[in-house]
Order: sequence, then C-alpha cells, then structure tokens
Amino acid sequence: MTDIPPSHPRYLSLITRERLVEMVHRGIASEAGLIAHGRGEAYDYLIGERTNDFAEKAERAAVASLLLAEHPVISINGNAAALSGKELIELGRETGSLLEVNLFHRTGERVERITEYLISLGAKHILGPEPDARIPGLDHARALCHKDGIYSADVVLVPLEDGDRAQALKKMGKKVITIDLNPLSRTARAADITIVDNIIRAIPNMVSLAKEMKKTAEEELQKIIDSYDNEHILRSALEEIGRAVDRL
Ligand code: PTJ
Repeated sequence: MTDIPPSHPRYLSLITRERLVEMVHRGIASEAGLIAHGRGEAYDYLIGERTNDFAEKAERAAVASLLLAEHPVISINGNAAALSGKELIELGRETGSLLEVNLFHRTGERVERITEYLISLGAKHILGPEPDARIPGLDHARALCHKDGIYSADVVLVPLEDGDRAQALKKMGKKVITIDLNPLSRTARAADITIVDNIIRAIPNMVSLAKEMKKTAEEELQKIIDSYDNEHILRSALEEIGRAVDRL
C-alpha cells in the first residue's frame, strides 16, 4: 500500500481508495467497483462528505424497517464487503437480518472469496455461493439469488446497487432500501428508502441506531416509517448539492 501520512487533508479518502484497490487485488471488489467508487466520491464532495439530516432520517427509517421486517436481508456486493464488511455483519446481527452475497459482475470464485472474507471477519452464516432462485425479469447471472434469502425477503438492503436489479426487486413487492451517494441514480429513485451517504459513514450510523432502536416499541418504529417521505429526502439531497457553492 502507498504510504499515506495521516496528516494529509484527504487522508480518509486516500486510504479508502487504497483499501478498495487492495480488495480488487484480493479478488473481492471488481475492477468496475473502482469506477463506481469514483462516481460516489464525486457526489460525496457535493454533499460535504458528511451525514446530512436527510441521510440521518433515511438511516433511521431504514433501521426501523429492518427491525420490523418479517424476513430482512442485507445484500452484499464487492464494494460493500471491501469497505464495510465488518460493520455490515454487525448490522445483520443487531437487526436480525440475513446476509447474502449478491453480485453484479458475478463469478462463482468471487462469491466464494467474499463469503470467506466475511466469515474471516466473524460472520456466522452467509448466503450466496449456492443460489437456488432467480430474480424475475433479469437476465444473466446477476439474477441469481437464494430462495431463503433475497428471493423471499420482505425488506432488502441493497447498498451501491445497480438500477435494474433495484427495480426488479421492487417489482417482486419488496421494500427496497439502498445506500447511494448519487440521488439521481435509477436505484436511488426506485428505492423506498434512499440513504444518500457514504457507506463508510452510513453503516456504522445504522449499527448505533439499531442498538438504540431495538428497545423502541413497535408502534414507535411504525410511526417513523409512516412519516418517512423518500421523495422529500431525495429533493433535500439535491438541494444540498445545489448549496455546494456556499461552502466555497
Ligand atoms: O461487486 P459487484 O460485482 O456486485 O459490483 C458492484 C458495483 C458497485 C461495481 C456495481 O453494483 C455497479 O456497477 O454499481 P453502479 O451501477 O456503478 O452503482 C453504484 C452506485 O453507488 C453509484 O450511484 C455510486 O454513486 C454509488 N456509490 C459508489 N461508492 C459509494 C456509493 N454510494 C455510497 N457509498 C459509497 N462509498
């Protein structure tokens, strides 16, 4: 890894990049994942590289939805595993969600590597390597999933997702939660809850929220969900981007 001094003003961003590059070499993230990350970084600049109010509200509604779900599943792709593997496992534990490795650029070998990597981080049970169902309406290997996992989930968290698959999951009647720094992406617009935040901030926030909200009464959690308006959240994110000029 390149030696980056912690005093560098872009330290966090630079070590995150280094981490992703290393994960590409380890066969966990895909090469296309680097491009996806670059796009995310650009939007992160525009929202001030912080968790804004609109993201905090979405994170809260997302955690409430996972806690109230019958069968919540967290879908993990290469970038998500590389950047937030440990914290995603913790979120699964705190919300009672199953974890499923589900890839856009799917190869059996990469699913295996990500699964082994998550197990090395402490995951007890990971779905992914032996898919036995398909998401209807999608061709190719990206449709593959587990019957007991994503296929039968009522609520699914799909961070950094491809627009097509997010829409296909919606068509299956699932509640779709995404984390996407681009509020204009097809995924961001298709989802029921869009967290416009960097996954490296969003997941730790959601773990803290889950620990706190686990003790909240179901009716209170339901109120959080009922008062949530994703259209408004996406507009607020775009307004924040419009205010980037004020931060000059
Ligand atoms: O590991 P695989 O094969 O499943 O592939 C994963 C990627 C991410 C490469 C694949 O799903 C893909 O190509 O995704 P897209 O269509 O590029 O969409 C990714 C979205 O995530 C984009 O809108 C980015 O702005 C956003 N994004 C990128 N990095 C982050 C992010 N959002 C939150 N946090 C990030 N760190």
